[in-house]
Amino acid sequence: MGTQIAEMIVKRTFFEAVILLKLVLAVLSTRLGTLLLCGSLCLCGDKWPYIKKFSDISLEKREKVIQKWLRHRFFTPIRLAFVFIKFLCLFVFFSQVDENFDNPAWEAMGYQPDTTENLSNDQKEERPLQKRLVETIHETNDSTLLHSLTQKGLKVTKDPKQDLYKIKCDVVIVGSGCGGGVAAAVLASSGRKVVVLEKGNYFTKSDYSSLEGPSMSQLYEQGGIFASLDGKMMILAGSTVGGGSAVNWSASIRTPNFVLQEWAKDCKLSLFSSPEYLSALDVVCQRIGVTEKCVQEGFKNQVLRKGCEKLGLDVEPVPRNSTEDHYCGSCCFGCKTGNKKGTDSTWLVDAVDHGAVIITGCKAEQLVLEKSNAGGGIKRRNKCLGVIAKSQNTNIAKRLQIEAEVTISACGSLLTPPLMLASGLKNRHIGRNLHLHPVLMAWGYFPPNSDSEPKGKSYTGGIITSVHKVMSEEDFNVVALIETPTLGPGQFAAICPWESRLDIKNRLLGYARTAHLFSMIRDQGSGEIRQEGRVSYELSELDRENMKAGLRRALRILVAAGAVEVGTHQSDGQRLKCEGVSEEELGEFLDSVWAAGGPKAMVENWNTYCSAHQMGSCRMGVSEREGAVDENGESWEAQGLFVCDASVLPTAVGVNPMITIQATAYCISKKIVESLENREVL
Ligand SMILES: Cc1cc2nc3c(=O)[nH]c(=O)nc-3n(C[C@H](O)[C@H](O)[C@H](O)COP(=O)(O)OP(=O)(O)OC[C@H]3O[C@@H](n4cnc5c(N)ncnc54)[C@H](O)[C@@H]3O)c2cc1C
Ligand SMILES: *[C@@H]1O[C@H](CO)[C@@H](O)[C@H](O)[C@H]1NC(C)=O
Ligand SMILES: *[C@@H]1O[C@H](CO)[C@@H](O)[C@H](O)[C@H]1NC(C)=O
Ligand SMILES: *[C@@H]1O[C@H](CO)[C@@H](O)[C@H](O)[C@H]1NC(C)=O
Ligand SMILES: CC(=O)N[C@H]1CO[C@H](CO)[C@@H](O)[C@@H]1O
Repeated sequence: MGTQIAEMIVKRTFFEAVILLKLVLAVLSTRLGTLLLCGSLCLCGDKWPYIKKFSDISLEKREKVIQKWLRHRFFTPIRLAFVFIKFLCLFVFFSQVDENFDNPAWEAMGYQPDTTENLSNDQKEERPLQKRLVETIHETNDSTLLHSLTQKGLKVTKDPKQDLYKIKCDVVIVGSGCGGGVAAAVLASSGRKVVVLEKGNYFTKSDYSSLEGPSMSQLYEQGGIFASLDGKMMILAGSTVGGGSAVNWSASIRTPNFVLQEWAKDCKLSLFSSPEYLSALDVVCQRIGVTEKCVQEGFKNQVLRKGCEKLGLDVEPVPRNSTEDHYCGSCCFGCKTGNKKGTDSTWLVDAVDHGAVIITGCKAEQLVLEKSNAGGGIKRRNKCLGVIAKSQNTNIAKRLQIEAEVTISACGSLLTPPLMLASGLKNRHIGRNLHLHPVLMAWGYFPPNSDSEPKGKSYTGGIITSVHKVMSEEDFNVVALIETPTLGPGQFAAICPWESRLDIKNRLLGYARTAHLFSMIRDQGSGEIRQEGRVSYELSELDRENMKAGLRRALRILVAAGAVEVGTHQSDGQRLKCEGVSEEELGEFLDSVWAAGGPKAMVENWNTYCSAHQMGSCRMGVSEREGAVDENGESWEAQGLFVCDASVLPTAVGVNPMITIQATAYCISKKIVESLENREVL
């Protein structure tokens, strides 16, 4: 386990974190350093110099030392290091599995992963993308890759001087997530030769393990261990064929009308008030089969519903793309039933049926740009000729150069900006305006054998089937959304506040009957991503107020639903026993709940935020001064380069964004089809 953690630290985090950890561990490995950081608690040796280094101190005293670090702001860098190590250790320990796909702690936690479903019927169903798929990870060498590429119908030429394979096509799309999948389908159906590059690998329903440990590292960006530079925000994003849509929680909500109006009026982007956009919403919802009906709600959503009903608050059903009776809670680790309609089982299938080729395990490194001397229309400084990509498979030495008339970046908001900047584009909006839809969680514990409803377990049932909107009392604007997350045992353990050994054990024992609700806000504050993996981000004052209101409401709902204990993820383990508690005491508790920042904030207590929705980092604007791409999604700096993912959205959407992303991608790619046709007519 130690090596696994060390590997994660080195591979998946930024160098500052590695340096900090090294430093703290180095200091603690000496007696003098230990004295410095632990004070009198290390004075326990029985012979001179009466000081022990950290690893020689008794467990009890080490626990006390850590508690002291956590309480004092003086120890901020050390507590940052501790929180980081604690996060990784608990995540790895509680998500790892042995040869039998079991974990020694799961039984006590009441957790049973969903591994039985593959016993069922259609065992060896065909992989829907197989006929046009080149999985570079399975190739043995350059010549087998060449063979596969040609076999799937691509024209490949060798460029011996530059160590390249050149591939010609009409459209190359980088990324196969929500945006890329839609673009691939639309362009391929229009008769264009499309190549999709995806750095993740391809998994179908029978490949998915539904196990948290392996799934997180196979399907998520940075293996699911992705924090902002200041450690305040944990970021989740998909990285596999299907991108975020293969792991998303199925909530399929249309772009709210007031958001569309704002984008059309304030940002002057008429696209969002056009009939084309509205019909794109219909097309998208239809293709992925969105349904509002849910036959049986799981435990967490029952908690949300019951709490709201008791308080006289509105709860709305959340449309999903899965069938009405879809009841599996591990869709976030890839849906084993194949029931959830991510792009990998919808749009990408359409694309492949129309001849598109998908190359997986292959990462675009750079766009190929050329100074432009083209006249006519809007003049752009460069022309984009395609991309250069490299297989993640180390047995393959040759790079691929895909040459195309149209190049589409659909890498998502965290990776489109680094690709554009690495290629030399300079627009100041690239990498800025990154919105994250930050989330804070509240939890409520419901004892297992009480007769009290709701029944069920925290990790089963549809993930998001109900939502409550917290409205402002003044102007009836939505302040926050309350929804339910799904947390595997590893994620659960990792984000629980650590107070003591005994306390964390008790929390974990309650895993199966602990309901989490989260408060999600439409953030006005924003952040930056210019290099891969390096996100900085700041909430605005209003964001904090809204978050606080959402979090308080979530706690109230949990109490009303009958939780015996509720709490937040504040670092001091803030919580309240609910039995016999008066309205006054509850009010007092809620008043103490606020939305402090992460461990680096100079305060005694902090909260760790999460984000699964990244948007806006390459925004659309009516001019080069207002955005990185124009209303057609085309870069202001490079002709033939389009962005087709969440990064073009001008602001945060305020609701789960995938439908908005797909509808926007649909409109952008329809326009590309038109412009390609017009060009031919001329
Ligand atoms: C756990 C989770 C749950 C979610 N639940 C919901 C939900 O219930 N409802 C909802 O509306 N939204 C949900 N979302 C959000 C939604 O999935 C994302 O907002 C959406 O997928 C973003 O779409 P995108 O096209 O911008 O990028 P993505 O879908 O992230 O696709 C980007 C793809 O590009 C690939 N890529 C990146 N760089 C390169 C490169 N250089 N070369 C090759 N390939 C590259 C990546 O591997 C990735 O597969 C969830 C997200 C997560 C992580
Ligand atoms: C599920 O499928 C995998 C691989 O297809 C197989 O190894 C495993 O034994 C199956 N699980 C069960 C419970 O049969
Ligand atoms: C590449 O791998 C194939 C299959 O393993 C093998 O037959 C072939 O000789 C290899 N070619 C080179 C150039 O190594
Ligand atoms: C997320 O999953 C739902 C269904 O599970 C699907 O309808 C939707 O298309 C997915 N999101 C995206 C952006 O693909
Ligand atoms: C309303 C709707 O289109 N529902 C669809 C959801 O997806 C399933 C397949 O998983 C379809 O059978 C439903 O028709």
